[in-house]
Amino acid sequence: MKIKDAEVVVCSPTRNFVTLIIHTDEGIYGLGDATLNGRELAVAEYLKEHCIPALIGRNPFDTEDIWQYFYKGAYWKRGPVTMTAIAAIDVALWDIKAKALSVPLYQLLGGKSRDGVLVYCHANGTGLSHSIEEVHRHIELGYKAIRVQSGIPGIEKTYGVASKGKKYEPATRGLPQESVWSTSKYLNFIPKLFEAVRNKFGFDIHLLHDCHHRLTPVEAARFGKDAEPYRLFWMEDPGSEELQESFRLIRNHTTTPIAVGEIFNSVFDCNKLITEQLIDYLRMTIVHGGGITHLLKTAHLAEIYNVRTGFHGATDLSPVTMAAALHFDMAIHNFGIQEHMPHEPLVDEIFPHAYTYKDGFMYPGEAAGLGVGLNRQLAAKYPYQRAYLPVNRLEDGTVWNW
Ligand code: KDG
Ligand code: MG
Repeated sequence: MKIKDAEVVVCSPTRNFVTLIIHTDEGIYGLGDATLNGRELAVAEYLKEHCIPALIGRNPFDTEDIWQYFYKGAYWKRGPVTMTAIAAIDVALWDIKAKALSVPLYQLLGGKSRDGVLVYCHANGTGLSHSIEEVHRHIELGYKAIRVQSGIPGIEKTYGVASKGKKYEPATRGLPQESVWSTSKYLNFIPKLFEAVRNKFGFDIHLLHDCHHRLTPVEAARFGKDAEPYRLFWMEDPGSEELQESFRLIRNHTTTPIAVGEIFNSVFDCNKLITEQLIDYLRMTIVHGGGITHLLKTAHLAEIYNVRTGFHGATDLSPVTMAAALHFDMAIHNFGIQEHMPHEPLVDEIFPHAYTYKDGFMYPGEAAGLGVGLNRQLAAKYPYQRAYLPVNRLEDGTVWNW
């Protein structure tokens, strides 16, 4: 079998998605997600100009060699644009391989290690009582693990919170919106939120929280300590991740489990975090982490050091990534939990898929390959629109992590 052609489809059904389609001379095709929120066209052009011409004629079964060819062969290793492009190629090739062998992808990654994939959903409230309503609504939907975010008194807009009645979507069309952040207001409020949620719903449900990169190491340590009575499943991205050593300070002060890595794109972003056991869950996922080939190696390293996976699964990761993640989650031993932020019905219509949700668990389905399609006619009705993630500033105007 040979790669005959490949094309990139960019569409914007409520938000932008970049999809790579690799065609083979035997009529089998594979899909890869190449969406990098707010930088979509950079990856699309990287694929079109630099990768696709060099893919033609290769054997799609050579996933390892093709991965190394685009990684080492580019000379300019790593970086989110390159690694997202490599991930899209890699996932499309694994899709082809599994389709050609007529098996669901998880069979090639180790088979079934569990019956279903535990997922967590988002309960986002504009304030304490609305967050409690949202937790209740998601318990009714069967979720066993719920991430709780809330509007903070005295802060106009914060990560994860939509205006009442709207669904949360981080990127907005046009130029970046700016928001103002106060760590002290946040740290004063969040323990009260979790106290109220535990008082209302008890300790049988898993609760998670995303600090979204905003705390310094010592603030994160304090957050973790304050949260200990509420037994969080994890605190996510407590601080900025560039300096891996900084997690030692957090780790030394709290037993609240730590999840990091949705913006990582290589094992070299987390090698110390893993080998020095500074984290509990790794969030680096397939679309931004170099695809299945690289994540398999990273997850196997993590397994040795008792670090489990907790893959990113926000709506900017297309159903192609969701499917790939679910096959992966099903197969590896050190799976922890999977994020589930359901896509809009229009997105599911453009990417029809075999994966399903039931009672707090997801299942990749038994279709050959990833089990995801692309309705190109419908996608074509929703052309690309420029969109950005917000930019955050402290109350004195200093640019801060969003
Ligand atoms: O593109 C950015 C989003 O994917 C991110 O803000 C979502 O932090 C996120 C999460 O945990 O889902
Ligand atoms: Mg996050």
